[in-house]
Amino acid sequence: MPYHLFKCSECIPEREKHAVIKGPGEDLSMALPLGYLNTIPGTISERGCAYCGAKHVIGTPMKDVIHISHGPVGCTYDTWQTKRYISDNDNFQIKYTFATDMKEKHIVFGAEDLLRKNIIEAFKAFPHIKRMTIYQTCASALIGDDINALANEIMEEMPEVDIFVCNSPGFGGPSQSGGHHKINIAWVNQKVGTVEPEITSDYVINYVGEYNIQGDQVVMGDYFKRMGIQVLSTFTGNGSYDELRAMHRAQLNVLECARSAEYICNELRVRYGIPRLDIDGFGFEPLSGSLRKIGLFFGIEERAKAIIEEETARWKPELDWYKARLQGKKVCLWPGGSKLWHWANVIHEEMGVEVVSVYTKFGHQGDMEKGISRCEEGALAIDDPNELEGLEAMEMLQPDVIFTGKRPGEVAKKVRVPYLNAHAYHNGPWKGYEGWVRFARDVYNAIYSPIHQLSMLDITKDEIPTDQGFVTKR
Ligand code: CFM
Repeated sequence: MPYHLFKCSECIPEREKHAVIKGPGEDLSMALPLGYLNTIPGTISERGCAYCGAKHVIGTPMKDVIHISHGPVGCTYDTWQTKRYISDNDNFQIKYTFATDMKEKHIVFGAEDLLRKNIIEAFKAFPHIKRMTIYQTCASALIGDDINALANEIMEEMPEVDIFVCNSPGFGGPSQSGGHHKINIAWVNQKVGTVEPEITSDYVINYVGEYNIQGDQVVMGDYFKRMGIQVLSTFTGNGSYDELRAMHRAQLNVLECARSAEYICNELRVRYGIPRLDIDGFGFEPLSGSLRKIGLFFGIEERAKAIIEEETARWKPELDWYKARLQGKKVCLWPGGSKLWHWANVIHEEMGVEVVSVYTKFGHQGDMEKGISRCEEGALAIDDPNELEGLEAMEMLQPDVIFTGKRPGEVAKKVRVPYLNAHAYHNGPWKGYEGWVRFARDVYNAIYSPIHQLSMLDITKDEIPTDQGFVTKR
């Protein structure tokens, strides 16, 4: 598997080992792209930071909580404009954003008093909310504010409230992935085991690494409910703070995103002996296999089978309609982390598309190994790509559609490649049987909708779209 050096990165030779082309019959372990390393200066990486990974990915989907960033206000940028982890309590967690708004004087004289004032003010403003998470940022970490000590003081003064502190400053990891790890461990250290839940079923799970993007958790939760399984907690989409304190009482951790949440599963196994079962809610076959595995674990395979049969009969014809029309379409699968391997093979099998490139912004080499092994031969795999490399790859591969985030997505539109939002979805949820059909419909619309053709017109050139591409009128 030869490494691939982008033309635009010739001046940064270290980049060469971050991209490979999958050759026929490759031994994948011999030439994986480097991954999970510090960003190379000058590459204009699009990764998030360790604070972002902790707060914006894992912490904030918890719904019944005031989430405060202790730092400059800019750190709170990611809210409901960019995040779509909805909840059944009217989206409290994305609707309101809290920051202490540290300024230069706080850097010089300290910001603990400021934080204390903010905590009290926030609890007063929302008297029905009694739970809080506080996120350290680069600024408050560098000046050494002792957030833990302050949180303990406040909990003594206000016994009805409970506060979780997450010390994961932006610089604390090569990417958001470092922050995933830190908040997983902080939660299990500080909070798990501090609430005893009511057990209402013989089959009890935690649903872990699931963030309820556009309602994924609700779709999956419905299958568990129909199997008679009690979901003690969801870590963390649509999750409740106190339910997550009771994670230690589950019989099984059902793990969806292993990239972001395997750490807490592994700790719960070591500390409480709870086994970990990795599952996949994307795609008919992977999802059916996952429900079957959970059924087998509890000895209730028949219940899983009934759901699989009912849902497949209901939705498979629609999926196949899209598959027939998407056959052979070229796709770049460019998410942030684990979706490259959750999707790579199954979109080929079940939607008929060819995965001509995979990338990950912060995945580890294990994620890349799984992603590459599941994409098509000849595919280009890139670790921590930048905008210019993305453009060069699109020029080289001529994809019909790319699945990626907003920033690279907007760039793709400019070179007339339609994109789907792999992070927040277009018309999700995309998990579950129904969700997978929604995904296929979004792919179909991205490729065939006349709106996309029109939106790609360059009006400065007086163009019209034709079967041969865009041509200039006159
Ligand atoms: Fe896991 Fe996620 Fe993802 Fe992720 Fe993310 Fe995400 Fe993602 Mo955006 S937890 S690794 S850090 S599946 S926010 S819900 S879509 S990059 S591929």
